[in-house]
Amino acid sequence: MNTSTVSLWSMSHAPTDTPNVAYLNLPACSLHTLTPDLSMMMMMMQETFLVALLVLATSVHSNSQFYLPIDCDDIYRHDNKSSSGVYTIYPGGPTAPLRVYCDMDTDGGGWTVFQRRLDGTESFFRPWAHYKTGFGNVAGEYWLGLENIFLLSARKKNELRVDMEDWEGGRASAQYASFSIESENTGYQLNLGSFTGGAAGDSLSNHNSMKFTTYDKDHDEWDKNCAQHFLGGFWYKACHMTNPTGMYAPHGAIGFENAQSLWHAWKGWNYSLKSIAMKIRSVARCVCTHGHDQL
Ligand SMILES: [Ca+2]
Repeated sequence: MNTSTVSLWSMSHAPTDTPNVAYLNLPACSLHTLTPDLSMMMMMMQETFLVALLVLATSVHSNSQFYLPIDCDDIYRHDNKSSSGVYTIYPGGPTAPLRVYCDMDTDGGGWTVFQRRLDGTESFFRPWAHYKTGFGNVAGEYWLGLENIFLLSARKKNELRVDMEDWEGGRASAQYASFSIESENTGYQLNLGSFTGGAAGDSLSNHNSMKFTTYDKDHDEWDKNCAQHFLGGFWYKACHMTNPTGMYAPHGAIGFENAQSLWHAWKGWNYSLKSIAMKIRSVARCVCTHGHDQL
């Protein structure tokens, strides 16, 4: 593949110990004071050293072990045979590895999952500090962390996809043209593009421009606290059309309407979804050179 199409820390932020052959040219003026044989030997050694360093520098840039992807889209572009699973990405730079689940199967792959409910093993009724840094198990249920989502938002322009399942084997999705969030100073405010399709319908546009709310930090438009009342953490308004971080339970097991993990446009207020995952992908795919999913 053409690595020039991929954003790589290894290229734009090369490690400081990356060999730089320009620093190793010995000053020619120092050679004329030596004897001819010694001078020749020094020149040969210098040339040999430079060739070795050039080979090393080339291998550093071509060796995959130095490839540091920003997101799952980078991983997929690097190898479009990659399967869905847990990978390490570097949205915060080379010194901040981040484990994440990558969806490499849905709609062309390359999706970085930042929220995932599967089986109810993880509690999502958590304070601001947990939603800020992230929690859960990236191989199962987890929240990637608002700070990490903010970093991903800052690095690339992304689209959003929400995939969900009911308890009867049904599946549906909702897609949005763009997705980003602001920094913590502005409450990780949600910036959502237009709804572009999906059988689940649109239950998220109503949350656009909202700040994030948890039970211990109220940024919503209700006179009470939506997170406290609906048992999650989200970009609540007054309060929600979807509650993907709400209580997890088999459908019908909870009598408390609206507090479940739900998507109103698909199943209404009182249906607890079997699974729901929110995922983002770079929209700058038109620069691909190997022909998949050009937009
Ligand atoms: Ca409130």
